[in-house]
Amino acid sequence: MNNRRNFLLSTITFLPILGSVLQSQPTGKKSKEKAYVISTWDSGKEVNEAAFRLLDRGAKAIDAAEEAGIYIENQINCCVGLGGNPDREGKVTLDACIMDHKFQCGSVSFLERIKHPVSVARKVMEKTPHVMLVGKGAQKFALEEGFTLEEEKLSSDAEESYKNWLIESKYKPVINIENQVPDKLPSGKFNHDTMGTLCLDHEGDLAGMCTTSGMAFKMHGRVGDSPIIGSGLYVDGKTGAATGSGQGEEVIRVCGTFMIVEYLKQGRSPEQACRLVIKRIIDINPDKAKSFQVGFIAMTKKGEFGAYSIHPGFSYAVTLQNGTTEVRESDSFFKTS
Ligand code: SD4
Repeated sequence: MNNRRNFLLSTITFLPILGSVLQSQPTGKKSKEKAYVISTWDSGKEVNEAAFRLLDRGAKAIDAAEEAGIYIENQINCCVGLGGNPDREGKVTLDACIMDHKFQCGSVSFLERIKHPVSVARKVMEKTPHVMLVGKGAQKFALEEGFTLEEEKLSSDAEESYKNWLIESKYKPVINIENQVPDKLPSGKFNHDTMGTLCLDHEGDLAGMCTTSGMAFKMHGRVGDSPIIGSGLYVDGKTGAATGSGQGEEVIRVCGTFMIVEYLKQGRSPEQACRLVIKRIIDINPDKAKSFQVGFIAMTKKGEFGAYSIHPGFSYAVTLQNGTTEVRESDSFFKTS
């Protein structure tokens, strides 16, 4: 099984309606489109393509998910990995996790000077009896596993953003309401500092990963939702998976991705499941929700997918089962920001 044709043919056995309807469906309607890879944000397009290159050659979903993380962590002027924005003390601290279809998972957080947190998370999953390592302990483990201690240096984008932030040094952690622009980087890119990816392989197995430098200019030591299994990422191999991006504290409060998968288990579509959890977040404090963004993506074991966000502007990339990759914008609770 080492070419796209074989991959597509092999899926017919576990995805009987493959190849049937691939046209776009109006938002909110139950879609018959199926995907192999889905990632957060526009930058997810290249990430999906990197993951799909592996899946297409017959790789396991967990390998494709790790590849997705590695790909984005390699982009140095990007908001993920060591090129991401620092905390208020000027330190870049990274969070990542990975999970397969058998509930195996690994996670690192508050990790400094290591280029590929997603791969360290995978090592935690495979080589330790634990799920999560943080800070110096995570770094020590990474070095023992052969990872290199990188130079402590901000990327040019991050350096400029940090200098701008230092002028006022206001601690106002509001992120990712794309239409409200303040989170644009000097390079013109948005402050989209989390990549979440879900992959479905030729065996019909799901896996996912989530990697981030976290909220820009956060308190030193702050950990968001992204490395927390059940918040930033959850995979239930029998049902589906979810990941997301946005204000981590609000996602943690509702165990966001775990809850989405619970809704999938109850028969909700991926978009409905994402919407129900977004609604939970908004219901906690509807006024406060006007000033922060959360967006989720979800995929079932059959490849059905969907997304939903609080505000407009949350995009995601999907690699359909015909091998094409598209960027789409999710529907949102508020229609204007
Ligand atoms: C966090 N959820 O650290 C992350 C931030 C994020 O796009 O997703 N930004 O809270």
